[in-house]
Amino acid sequence: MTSRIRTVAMANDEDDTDTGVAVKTRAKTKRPPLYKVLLLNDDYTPMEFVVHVLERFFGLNHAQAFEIMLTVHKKGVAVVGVFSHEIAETKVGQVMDFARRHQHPLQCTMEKE
Ligand code: TYC
Repeated sequence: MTSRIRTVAMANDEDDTDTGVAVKTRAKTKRPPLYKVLLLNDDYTPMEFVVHVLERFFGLNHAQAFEIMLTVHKKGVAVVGVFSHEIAETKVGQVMDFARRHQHPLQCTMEKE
């Protein structure tokens, strides 16, 4: 938005005497979109490794991490957190990198909420 002031013509403005009233308009503030970070199940990544990932990169305590790991194991996928685009991208990168370095096929993705 450029100007936050607009003038509203008054009833007697028809003769160009410029007696408009300045009226404030609000600048539209759009909240940035949020992204869900998803963890996917597979048949090979050890459960303890997934729990460790959730503790290390998502700040979950052991009980929370274990619970989410079990949800992924049973249902195939779970949301592990919701973040800005940049933070979500960083988390996905960290998880994928860590899994690859340990030669586990664990997959982590993000999608717009
Ligand atoms: N299904 C895996 C196993 O039985 C455990 C697992 C859980 C793997 C969650 C990935 O995101 C995952 N060892």
